[in-house]
Amino acid sequence: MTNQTDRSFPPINPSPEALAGPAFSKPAPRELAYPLSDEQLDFFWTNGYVSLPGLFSAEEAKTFQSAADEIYNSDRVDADNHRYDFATNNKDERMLWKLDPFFDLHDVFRQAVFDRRILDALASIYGGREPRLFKDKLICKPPHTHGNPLHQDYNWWQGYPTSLISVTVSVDAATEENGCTVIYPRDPRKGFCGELGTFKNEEAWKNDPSFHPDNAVKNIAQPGDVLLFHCFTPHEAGANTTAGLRRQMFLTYNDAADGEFYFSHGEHYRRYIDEGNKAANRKMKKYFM
Ligand SMILES: O=C(O)CCC(=O)C(=O)O
Repeated sequence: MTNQTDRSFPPINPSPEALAGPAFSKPAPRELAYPLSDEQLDFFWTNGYVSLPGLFSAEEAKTFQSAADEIYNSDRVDADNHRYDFATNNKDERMLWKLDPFFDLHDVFRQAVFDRRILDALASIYGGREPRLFKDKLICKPPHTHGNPLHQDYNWWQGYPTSLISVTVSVDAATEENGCTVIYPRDPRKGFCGELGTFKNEEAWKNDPSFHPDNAVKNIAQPGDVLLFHCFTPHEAGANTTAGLRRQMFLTYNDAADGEFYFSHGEHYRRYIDEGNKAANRKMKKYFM
């Protein structure tokens, strides 16, 4: 009879020899059809980002625009679903600002997320190993809505692997006026600039010359252009001061050798949103007491 109090799985403990055998496949370098060049890799490891203009053609970018239009205008957009994030514009209207996650909402995006041109560029950085999708969001940034203050993405991803790299795909043209992404070049090996376990980073940033405004690189981009940047690369984006949307995919991946975290991160993100909402409600209660 099984012992009802012991509900753990029996240990197997394979030997290192068994693990190296043909039955155990671990992420291994593969042949890449669209590798980054040595110059692009050197640039990435010096600056924490690399631009890949025209990775997607203008025609492909049009399919992204139509797919994003379809989702943006569909009945499924629901203020009670954590996937849809809203922001207030200059007329005090609530506008759909971000979809997080989004790639499962349309075939065009399902394909884009696993496009070999993206995966191979990342695999070049990961020593030839496959990337694993970690997170996907579509920032729509409608007219006269906010941007993002300066930050390192790892702030929100503490505890996850440091191989996280985001791939931005411009759906619309990105300009200074519509709030393009602004990167501060920095060697990603310099790491995280804050106190782990907190969001405190101002002290560390003051002492890091990379954060100087003179170093800012604006990602002025055409539809279909791509930019890769590491989770330790400081970046920000301005408000959209124009009459059109600035839509951009942000697809984040990690080295397959580190594991698979898509659903774990999804839960982490939902908890973070829930806690934020509860904190906001607590504030509201206090305000009306
Ligand atoms: O919208 C942008 O250009 C930047 C977004 C950003 O910084 C972020 O989502 O972490």
